[in-house]
Amino acid sequence: MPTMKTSLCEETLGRVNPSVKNVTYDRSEVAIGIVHFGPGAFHRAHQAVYTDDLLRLQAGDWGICEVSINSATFRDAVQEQDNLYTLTVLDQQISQQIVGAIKEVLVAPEDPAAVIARLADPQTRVVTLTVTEKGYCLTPDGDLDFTLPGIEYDLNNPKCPRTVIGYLVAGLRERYKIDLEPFVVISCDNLTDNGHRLARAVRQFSATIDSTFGEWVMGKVHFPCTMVDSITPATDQAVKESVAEAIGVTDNWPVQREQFTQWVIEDIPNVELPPWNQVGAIFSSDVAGYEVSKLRILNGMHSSLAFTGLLCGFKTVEEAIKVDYLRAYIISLCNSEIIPTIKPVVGLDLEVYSADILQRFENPAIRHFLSQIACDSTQKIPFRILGTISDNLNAGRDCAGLCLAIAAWMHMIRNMACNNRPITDPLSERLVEIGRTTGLTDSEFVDSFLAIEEMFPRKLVDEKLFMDNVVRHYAALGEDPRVALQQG
Ligand code: CS2
Repeated sequence: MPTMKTSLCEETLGRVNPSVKNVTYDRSEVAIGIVHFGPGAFHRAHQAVYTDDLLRLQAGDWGICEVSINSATFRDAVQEQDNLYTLTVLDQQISQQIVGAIKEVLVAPEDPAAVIARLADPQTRVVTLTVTEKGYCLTPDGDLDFTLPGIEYDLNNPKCPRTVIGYLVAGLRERYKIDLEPFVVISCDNLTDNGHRLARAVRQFSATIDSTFGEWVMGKVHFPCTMVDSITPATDQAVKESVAEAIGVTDNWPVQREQFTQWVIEDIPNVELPPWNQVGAIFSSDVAGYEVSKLRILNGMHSSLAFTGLLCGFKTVEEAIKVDYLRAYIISLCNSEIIPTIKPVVGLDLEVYSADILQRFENPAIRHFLSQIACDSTQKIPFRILGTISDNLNAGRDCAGLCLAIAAWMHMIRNMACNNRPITDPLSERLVEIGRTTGLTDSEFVDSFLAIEEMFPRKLVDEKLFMDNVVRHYAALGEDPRVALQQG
């Protein structure tokens, strides 16, 4: 007698609780039209859900092939589930959706040729990315970093790349060779001008290997910019258990998210995209306004709250934002130092927008760990905080609050390094080395961190007001972070 399956898969879909938004379309009828690099929680709770909703409207050919550049973890977790997984929305209302949009998961190092073949397949018309800032292989000036080992390797081994840039170019080149129209490449990462930055990296790589091919890429490949937004904490055991109870079968890797979700995609004339605008995405010619507002307000406040909240001993966003002196600091930061740097955006009232974000931070149904937000900060801070500081300095406006956040980050890194707590960051070795240095004055410690050229532009470091503010706050936070925050 075969044992009855108890985990989510095609066979058990019929047993999923009726209250759950179950798969309603025939997945066997759906062809793969999208390749996505980086099947992390955010992508699975955001773009993949928009695509799932689209397939519910019209089971067209917008199925997704997920590509993991490094790890087999996700593939191993969902392959027994026929690549099905659950989105659980935790907010004033709690709901679950079974997502069926993923048709295939490839682990790039296991079979690079399969990834390139999928990219070269005429059925593939869109490639999306959530590979975090470091996946773009850029220098601080926004050029492709040809000194990176992965880029050097890919230039010499085009058939088995190690970077996303190498894969994109390999796939485009196969299409170029057979005169097949290219796919559209859509960055869904938290970078300003994400599409333009990605375009620059791909174009510079392409031109280096073959100038004629490089001209084809320049002339025919589109890289729309986007703004993506939904608070999506990492999945933990508590989420897995609550999902199993809610849907009636187990799920190896559900994802959690708040109710709010937004996706603004640059509307490029005559460029065919999945009609995501039919399921809530916004196609707009002014993505930049949405993007800078979200990155500087939401992500800038997130990172500032993470560094200061951790320093004051708090663990989650909803815990920290309720503390009076942290809330006052974040609100003042937003109104006095962030919003003034943002040009008016048609249809976006920044006061209302920022007040809504604070409410989202207070969501009691979600435990969003400050430590998760604090990860990869050498890659995040430049886009979320340093640009805002530079704009304030250039305009002669105050930036003390944002400099306090930078000083708090330095203390956080130093505390982690000295207490042997792992620092998740591409520059972790450098950060540990600085953090564990002994015998330095406050000013010397600040200098050591600011010397990280991949993170702090020299032009900013040369600004006396920036340096003085960071040193002043670094010293005050070292005395008592609570007092320093209340004094501002
Ligand atoms: C967060 C973001 O972890 C982080 O860095 O600031 O993931 C944030 O939750 C999203 O950008 C919200 O859209």
